[in-house]
Amino acid sequence: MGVLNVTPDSFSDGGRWLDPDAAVEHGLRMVAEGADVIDVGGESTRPGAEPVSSDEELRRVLPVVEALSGHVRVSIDTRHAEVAEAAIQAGATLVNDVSASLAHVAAAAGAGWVAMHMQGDPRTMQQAPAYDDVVAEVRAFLVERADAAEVTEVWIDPGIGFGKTMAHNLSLLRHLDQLVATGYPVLVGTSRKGFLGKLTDNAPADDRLEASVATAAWAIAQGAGMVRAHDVAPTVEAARLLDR
Ligand code: HH2
Repeated sequence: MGVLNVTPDSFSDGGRWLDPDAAVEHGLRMVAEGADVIDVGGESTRPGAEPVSSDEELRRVLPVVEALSGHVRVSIDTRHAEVAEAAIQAGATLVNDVSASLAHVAAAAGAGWVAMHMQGDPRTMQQAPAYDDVVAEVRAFLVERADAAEVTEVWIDPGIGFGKTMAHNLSLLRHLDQLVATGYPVLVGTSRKGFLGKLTDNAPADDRLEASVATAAWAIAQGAGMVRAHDVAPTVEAARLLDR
């Protein structure tokens, strides 16, 4: 899954793809590099991000979804029902839902659904994340949401970095097999995230390629069915190597 943020403020590619033509061109480049899905988002959910109105989100994403959906499977990365609905009308077939609350929208439209775990909301989620047993709690939450969804295609995602400390992120990755064992296909997004910076001498977001690919490869080796990546070519190369 290639990441396409049509936002001014995403943590690693904010502002780069705000122009729809530039966004579509970048999406097609990721398809040429081997992405099977392009994940179009119009609202940053980085820690501390301010919410965006649905009107503004729609203005950003719709032309891009429309243009790309003739070429590749498009997912819509949103927390808002009206944005998911309009994006599906425009050609998206997967709702990438960091709020894990839009199953009804995907069900009504016959689209697939990704349920991601998040503790709190983006504005405050990194202030004091706390769990008794992060792996068990994330797993229980995702299974409950997935079981309740009347959607034929459901993915679960531990939500790396969404209300999680470094130790929580590492535990979830270490025990990813426990999510895989639920039988639901697992999506994992580590690409360029802050915890990788901390693990690599404070490398900035655009200098976390090796860490991003290494953690994607780890996730695939543990049984993840999809990884969400900004740097598609090296991630696909790593995935193909693992297949061999
Ligand atoms: N991470 C981000 C956004 N959407 N969706 C899923 N399913 N899983 C993730 O881990 C995930 C996600 C955050 O990354 P990014 O889109 O690069 O940044 P921003 O939220 O600043 O736009």
